[in-house]
Amino acid sequence: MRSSEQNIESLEPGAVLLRGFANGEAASLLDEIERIADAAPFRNMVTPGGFAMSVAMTNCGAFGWITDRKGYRYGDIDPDSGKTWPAMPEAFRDLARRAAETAGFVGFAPDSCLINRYVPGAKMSLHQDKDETDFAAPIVSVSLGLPGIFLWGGAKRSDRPRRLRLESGDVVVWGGPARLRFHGVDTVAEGEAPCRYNLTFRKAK
Ligand code: MD3
Ligand code: FE
Repeated sequence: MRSSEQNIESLEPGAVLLRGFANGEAASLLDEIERIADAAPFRNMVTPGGFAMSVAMTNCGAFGWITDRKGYRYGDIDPDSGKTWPAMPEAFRDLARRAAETAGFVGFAPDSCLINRYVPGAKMSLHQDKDETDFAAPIVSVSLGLPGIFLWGGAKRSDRPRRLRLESGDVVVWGGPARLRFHGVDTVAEGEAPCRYNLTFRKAK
């Protein structure tokens, strides 16, 4: 597909899959991730229940998502360094804004980018993203590296999730009626890259 064309797939009202949207910038995104992780290293955070997550995380932007024994929340300070999170690179902000606009959400201005790293064997259980203050803003998700099987459920945890294979360069925009869907990521398998990364752009506050 030429870059002037775009493969826009509607998953359900409010949820749009942009296959390969970030392919042309994947290498530079990976460079930026490395730079961010030099300042704010990936770490396996602990859930309020006391379990270390198999997904390693870091953040950039004004606010970062964190979890510890005290709960889930957004904060402007990296608890591991005591410093603010690294700034969100302009290329990240611009990619998120362009993807949201392509999906029909004009003017998306994320203040938070959670970077998830899945080594083979890592997974994320079904959950909702509800630590943000404004559910009117969409969430933009960028997949890089190893493929992953995204689990995409309904309004209730017990709704059986659909399975969607996301590859490096794929971008999904979740907003509107899809914003509070239960979702997760199945165990990542070994493959041709060392890990899977997911950039999750949100308006946290
Ligand atoms: C669908 N991360 O960090 S992002 C998370 O691939 C998270 O790392 C996944 O879920 C990952 O919270 C998926 C995509 C995503 C984010 C929010 C959603 C999908 C969503 C909200 C509603 C429905
Ligand atoms: Fe999530």
